[in-house]
Amino acid sequence: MEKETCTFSYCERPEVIEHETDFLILGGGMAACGAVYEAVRWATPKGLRVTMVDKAATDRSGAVAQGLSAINTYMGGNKVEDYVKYVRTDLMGIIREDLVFDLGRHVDNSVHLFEEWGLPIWKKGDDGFSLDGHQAKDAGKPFLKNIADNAEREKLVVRSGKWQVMINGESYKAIVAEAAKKALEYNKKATGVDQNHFERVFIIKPLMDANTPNRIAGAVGFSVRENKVYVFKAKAILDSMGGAVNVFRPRSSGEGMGRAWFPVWNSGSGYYFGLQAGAEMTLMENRFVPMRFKDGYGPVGAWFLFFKAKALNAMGEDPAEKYGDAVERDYPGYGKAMGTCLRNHVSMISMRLGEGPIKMQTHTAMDAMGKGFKEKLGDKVGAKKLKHLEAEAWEDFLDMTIAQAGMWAASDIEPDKEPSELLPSEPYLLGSHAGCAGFWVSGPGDIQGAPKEWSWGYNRMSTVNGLFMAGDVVGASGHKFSSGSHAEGRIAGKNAIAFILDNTNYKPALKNKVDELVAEMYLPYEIYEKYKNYTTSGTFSPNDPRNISPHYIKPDMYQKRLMKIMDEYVGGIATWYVTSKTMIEEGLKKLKVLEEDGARLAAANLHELLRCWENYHRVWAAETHARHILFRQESRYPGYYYRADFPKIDDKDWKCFTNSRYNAETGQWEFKKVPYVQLFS
Ligand code: SFD
Repeated sequence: MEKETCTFSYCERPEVIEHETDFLILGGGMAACGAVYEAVRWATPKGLRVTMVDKAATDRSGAVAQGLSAINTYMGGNKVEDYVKYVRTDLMGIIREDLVFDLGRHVDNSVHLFEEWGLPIWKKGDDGFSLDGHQAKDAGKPFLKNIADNAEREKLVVRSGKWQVMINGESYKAIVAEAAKKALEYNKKATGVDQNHFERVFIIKPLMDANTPNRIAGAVGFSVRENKVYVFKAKAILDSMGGAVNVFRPRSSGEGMGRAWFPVWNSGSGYYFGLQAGAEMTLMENRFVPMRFKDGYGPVGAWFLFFKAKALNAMGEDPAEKYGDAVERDYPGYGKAMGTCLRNHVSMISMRLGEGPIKMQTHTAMDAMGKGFKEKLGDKVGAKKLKHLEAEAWEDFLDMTIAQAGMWAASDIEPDKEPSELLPSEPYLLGSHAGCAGFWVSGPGDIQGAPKEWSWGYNRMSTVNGLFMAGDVVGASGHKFSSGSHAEGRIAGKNAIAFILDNTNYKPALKNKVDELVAEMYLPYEIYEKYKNYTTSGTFSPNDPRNISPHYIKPDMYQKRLMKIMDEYVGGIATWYVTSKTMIEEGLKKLKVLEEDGARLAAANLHELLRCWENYHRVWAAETHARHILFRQESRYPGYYYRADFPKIDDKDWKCFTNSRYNAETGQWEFKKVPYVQLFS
């Protein structure tokens, strides 16, 4: 089919707004809010302008939108070196230890700020039992920042695991966003700009500098509420637009379709943005397959770690105990302390052998805790404590995955009476949770033993000058979670301001022509308006996503095609996460055709235009993931994915980073191995 261009003959031309700033922060999630908070402190006294652009409303945008019930990264009395070792074990031996250490030494300060800003953090009461954040406040427990040393802080926080602290976190994101918005307001007044916080503006692509090679100069996007396009120019840019969800077909179907574990609105924009700018990526073969409560994707962390519940198969056996030896036999050196992917792997072995379903034994865990309470506190107080605990179990869902509470209620499940089913979900691409897919960034430069070439001057800058990264998009340093993403945003924000101050003569000049960008952005609109009356379907209204037309494809169908390809060829749930060279090559052929058909995506309204562009971004994230799995000739992450043609872990040849770069000018991909260096033993 001939490629169409948008001449605005059928759809209305949008208003174009140009906005020049010094530091441009893309995204409004945890990393972005951290970056704003920190950057404003350094930028404002120098008269530098800071701008944030979020596709959604920052109060509830990103992965923490629904809230969380634990902060997963808090050092407290733990050693930062031990954090590095834990992350290394979980991510199968290959991480950038300089980045992880750097994060560990800074993260607690972000947690202390959250508490100061109003986040209720659980504390231990005088009787040794846990107090909710507000109870702790009433009981006169001090803020963590007011405690002199880490050992004392450690005594006070309520740990669900070694690194996690419990919170009452329904409003977590709103609290963190408020601090960022206040900082922006302060910078706005000090620098005299009209606006520096853009919400509901979807960034579509990077803009490179016209005069300096490998230098970012701006970004372009459109309003998802008004007929407006925004062209941003900046001296440094932070990409913090999160990970990629709905790249693979989800387990949810029919009326549950759209439900996913990570937020469906994180659609791979962060990956697309950096790779189109030419930034080097690392470990993009990695993914995260969360084992979660079936259908509602409810969190399991608190159940495993705080309530000490066990997940057992239908025979009443713990798959980790039963198949632990098999893991050590098949993957020598990795079976003793199993990372998240291997814990998935043992459950998968059990399920494939017909021993499913796997169920979380919520009832026996609560029973055991109740007995403990009664023994220590007597029947009456013990029963009261148990009731409170039961409320916590529900709150764990209500704080961050409300749909799971709905699932339990709708399925008549009483967690104190019966167990609940778990299932490994579809894969997600991210670099802040138990995954490490993302960009190759410069390190802090002061960690002993780190190769010189890992630090090219500005901490968290990508291989593109002026383009910084934080949160999910940073590769090889997972397990940052919410607090770590915020802290990493702060690190990147501070360094971006240093970069701007060191390059004061730089003036951004855009390589692209604005008219062409606007036409490209609105093409799906033009296509829809031009062809909407040619539809072959009389069943659905013209706006219905199921509409069939010989001239266009609607974003809903396009997304389903992508998810089906990835599911069947690149190791999704359809194949129990198994793929191979030949399957990926076949999948890549189909992705190519899908990408070509992307030129025929059609949008009936601004919301669908957003959906179209989310799909463009997802397809590129998907292709990068597939190409990386193809490049790495081993199964590094059993339980996340398996290469059937290379089923083993091959430390001799593949205990290394796998880095790639896409050249947008030539359309070529380059791949290379980068040696892994262990810094902490
Ligand atoms: O239960 C564009 N996370 C957990 N972290 C914890 O500390 N504790 C937990 O309990 C954790 N768990 C958990 C977690 C997340 C979710 C969804 C669940 C459970 C159900 C992880 C953290 O939330 C995560 O690590 C951080 O939020 C990552 O931060 P960051 O900044 O990298 O991503 P973001 O917060 O999702 O923000 C992304 C932003 O980008 C915007 N955006 N803006 C403009 N244009 C575009 N094209 C854009 N595309 C995206 C988004 O709107 C958003 O503002 S548990 O599993 O362990």
